[in-house]
Amino acid sequence: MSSKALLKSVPVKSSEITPEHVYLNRRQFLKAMGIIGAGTFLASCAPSAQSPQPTAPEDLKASAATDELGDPLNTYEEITHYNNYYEFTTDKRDVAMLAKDFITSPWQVKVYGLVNKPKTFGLEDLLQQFPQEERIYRLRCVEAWSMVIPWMGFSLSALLKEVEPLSAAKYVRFESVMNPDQMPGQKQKFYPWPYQEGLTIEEAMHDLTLMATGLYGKMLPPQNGAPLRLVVPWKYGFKSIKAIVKIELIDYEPNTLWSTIAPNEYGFYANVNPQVSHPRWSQASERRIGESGRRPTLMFNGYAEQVAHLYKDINLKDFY
Ligand SMILES: Nc1nc2c(c(=O)[nH]1)N[C@H]1C(S)=C(S)[C@@H](COP(=O)(O)O)O[C@H]1N2
Ligand SMILES: [Mo]
Repeated sequence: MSSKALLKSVPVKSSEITPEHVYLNRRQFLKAMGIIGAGTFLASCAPSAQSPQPTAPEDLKASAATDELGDPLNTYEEITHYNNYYEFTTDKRDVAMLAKDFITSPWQVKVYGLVNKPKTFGLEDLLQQFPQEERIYRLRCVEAWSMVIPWMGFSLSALLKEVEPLSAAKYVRFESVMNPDQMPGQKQKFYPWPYQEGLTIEEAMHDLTLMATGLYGKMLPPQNGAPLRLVVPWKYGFKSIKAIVKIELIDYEPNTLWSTIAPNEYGFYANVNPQVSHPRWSQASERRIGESGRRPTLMFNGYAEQVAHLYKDINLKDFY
């Protein structure tokens, strides 16, 4: 990941899709996913003469146009046209175009290793079994840019509980799909494909840790990691692995693609920390895509209250 790839600002096109225009609520999302039929959808949305329709909590939440700190959401255009996805290209603005025909159906994810009940899930199983909810998270790339993204998805912990981890399981290893025919960047032998990432079991079970299936109430577009990607909002973006096909529970700290290439630059923990510089640049501030100027980077990307306890025995000065 090179710092020179940082761009000044995202040009705003007249055709830009605003959050308000593309936003669908949870019910519409489920319908788009084929989870509830058109009949159900129309029935539940039709104004009823007898009883006023109460507003579901998720619909209220969905209408928020900011995160919990009051930062506005990035636009759908920004989120889907400024991407890191090296399986396609290292050029952020070309990912959308190169990934547009990426085939994401059928899709299976194998959950196995140190568990009682290993299982391979079809994407439809995941969408039906685990209620999809909206989570508005900040995404902070290690390259010092950030966005606010309204994801749809479910907690990884719900999926892990389903396979019943053994007490020996201390880490979770994630693996992205390997498909050089569809992913031209995978022909670059420099990178140790497939992309891999990992979390401790405590991190994986944390409620903030999301398996994302959508954004802005729509299915994930290929460039954002369709059909299933991880989102760990208190860690640098490279931990949030895309297009996951394997989730393995293990008893050792797994290698990751980035720690294999540059262990001194991209460690296993990779918690957002403004006090610890990357060897080649400061992490004290960041550029929010769509804004001019820089803003201070927050400890744990602003999620310290929720996650700091996970690291009470670790030296946080240690990037790794
Ligand atoms: N498989 C895979 N996952 C990946 C990457 C990648 O190159 N390949 N890039 C990571 C990086 S560096 C970032 S910042 C985020 C970007 O996610 P976004 O494009 O949805 O904003 O995805 C992460 N997940
Ligand atoms: Mo990143």
